[in-house]
Amino acid sequence: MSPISTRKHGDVLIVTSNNPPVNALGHAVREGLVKAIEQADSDDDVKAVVIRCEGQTFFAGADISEFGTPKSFQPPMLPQVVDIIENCTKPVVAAIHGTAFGGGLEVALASHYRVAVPSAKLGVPEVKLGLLPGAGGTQRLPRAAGVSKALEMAATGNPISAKEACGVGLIDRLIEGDLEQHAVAFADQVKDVRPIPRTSERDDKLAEARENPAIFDEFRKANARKFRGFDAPEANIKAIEAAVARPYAEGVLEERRLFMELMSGTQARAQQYFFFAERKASKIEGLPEDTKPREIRRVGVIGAGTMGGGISMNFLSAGIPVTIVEMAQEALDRGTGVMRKNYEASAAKGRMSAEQVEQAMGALKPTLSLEDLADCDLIIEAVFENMEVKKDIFGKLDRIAKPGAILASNTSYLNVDEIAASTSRPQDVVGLHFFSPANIMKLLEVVRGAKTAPDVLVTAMQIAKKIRKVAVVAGVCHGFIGNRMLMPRQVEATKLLLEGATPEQIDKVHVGFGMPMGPFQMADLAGVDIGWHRDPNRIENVRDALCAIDRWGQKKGAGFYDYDDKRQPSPSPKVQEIIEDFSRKQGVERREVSDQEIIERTLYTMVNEGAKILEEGMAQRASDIDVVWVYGYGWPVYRGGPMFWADTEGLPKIVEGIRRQQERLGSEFSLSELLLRKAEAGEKFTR
Ligand code: 3H9
Repeated sequence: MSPISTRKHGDVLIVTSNNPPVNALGHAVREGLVKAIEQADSDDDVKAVVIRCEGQTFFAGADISEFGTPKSFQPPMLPQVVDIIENCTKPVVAAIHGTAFGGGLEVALASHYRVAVPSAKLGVPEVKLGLLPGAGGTQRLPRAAGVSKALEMAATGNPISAKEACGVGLIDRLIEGDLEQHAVAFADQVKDVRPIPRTSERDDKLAEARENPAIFDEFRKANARKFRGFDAPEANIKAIEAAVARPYAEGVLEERRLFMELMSGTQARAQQYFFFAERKASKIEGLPEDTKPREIRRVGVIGAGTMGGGISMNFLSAGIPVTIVEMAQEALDRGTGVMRKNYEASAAKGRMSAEQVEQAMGALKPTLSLEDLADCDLIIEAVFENMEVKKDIFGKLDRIAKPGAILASNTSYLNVDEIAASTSRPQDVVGLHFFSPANIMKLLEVVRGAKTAPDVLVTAMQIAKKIRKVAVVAGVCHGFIGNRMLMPRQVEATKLLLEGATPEQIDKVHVGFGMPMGPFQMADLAGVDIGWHRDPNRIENVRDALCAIDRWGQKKGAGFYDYDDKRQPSPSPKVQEIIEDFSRKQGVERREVSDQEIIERTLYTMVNEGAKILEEGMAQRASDIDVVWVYGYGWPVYRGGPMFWADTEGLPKIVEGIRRQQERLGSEFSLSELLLRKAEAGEKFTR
């Protein structure tokens, strides 16, 4: 049965799509739409058409799961479909609710009129899939919304609200009340209006850019940082430039050319892979299907430091009240003060209203007593990273927390099973590892202990979604997924310093690869002193030497780099001296280190660790590891994540690179059997 159905209401033909979950424009939908328009064209009794969707949303775009399969090329293809809609001889009205995204917005742009409910969102997120709107979107959007708005929407992929869309002329009318009913009434009003307004024939909104072609370069310049490394934003800009510089028919050809170029590239494949990876991460294998989440009405957070404060803000922002506990009044006041300041900064940027700030802070209950956590459904401990301290707290929580409350630790390395064993209810214990700054970073590692109950896991995944995090399940091992893979990178980067590489060279290779910063820039930002033993007389490595002379990173104006008063880094002769001194003392011969060696020793070894995590069952799937690295550490999404990247490099090449370095990697290093097996069998980690 076709997902597209038609029925008449007077002389208006109502075309309805029913293709759950998001009305993606797969082959059957495209075919159905064409048939419906043909019906409207050939039926004299039809004077106008309304296109609408059932379910949660208007068309959310082309069907991404069809990409790369023969179905996506099966006619009618989307560019044809939208042209057929625009060429309909009867006025077509798109009735939008939910998200008119990508191909969905292109269908709406090809329609002659657009009406929407106020909650609707309109956008062309193709750039986030490494693509551009390839069904006339780059040509029609600037004609309908103006060049500046089109540039912003297409190159960033961020949607706009129906209200804003109305302001820029993308929506003809906002509908309060029943969308279908009002859309039909609107169609009735415009059914005799001639000529029928066709977006592709418009020219008025291109004038702004024709008079000022510099807007394209200005836009490029203003967004250079954001677009660094990505192919798709530039292609989107070029396609819109073509809309301005050339007639419509030629612009469309340029759009097609650029679209095909992107589609055949690795970046688009990586970004589309990541789209599904992110969604797969929320699914936990092997849980009983009827597992119901526990209800979370109030959350308790222990520790009002940077982590505890950030964690609390997530829940408050989602409307969930929080009880926050500290040991001393001063620390409590400081912590809650920082939270208020952060909220106020968001308000100053227009991201929330003053009222919302008060609402969030009003739902926070600061206290000095752990006993006050008795009414919490989820309690997250975010104190000092020390096993004894954590065990002590969990022992106390065991006495205080109500039955069924979930007891979570924000530990980033420690053994969750050992923590759980300090309670009489290990089934209620789970790790919830937030990433700093916890109110901003999207990743949440959900650490599954040996005894963690299924409904605790399901609750953790559900609450993560509520606070807009992407959760990934990890097993109990040192550093879980993310930090565990960070270790070989850190070890090798540090060894490379002694062998002759500089912090600048290593960081440059990582930034060139697409990471937001390299290992030493990251150390300086996070604090070189994290985990330091605090004894300035005990100097066993470069880091100890830096900490001993107060070079703790950016916060002290000096770390692996020197910093000026604007926090701009420059290479430090002092650090170089320390490094060379260590090389001498440890008898390490200094030599020229190639960039390729840096990649092999700091990135290939990460892949190797990822493979071990997989073979030990500490991650459910390779794509989960990629989600951790993209959202937790800024791995460039256009490379998919470390495991996807390894697949694109070719696993035999990774193995070969590791073997080339084997001697330098030392005896503690071992090659993952899974990696070796897959490389030999010609297999991949991801499909
Ligand atoms: C395009 O249009 C190209 C054209 O310009 C040119 C062509 C020539 N296709 O996100 P959710 C699935 S490119 C296939 O969890 P939400 C998704 O995998 C497209 N499947 O829900 C998930 O499946 P499952 C441009 C899709 O409510 C389920 O739907 N459009 C698609 O949080 C629910 O998704 C986009 O990039 C799709 N297009 O968010 C929009 N979209 O349940 C992409 C979703 O098995 N989509 N699925 O895991 C979104 O942004 C969000 O899904 C949306 C709903 C906001 C719509």
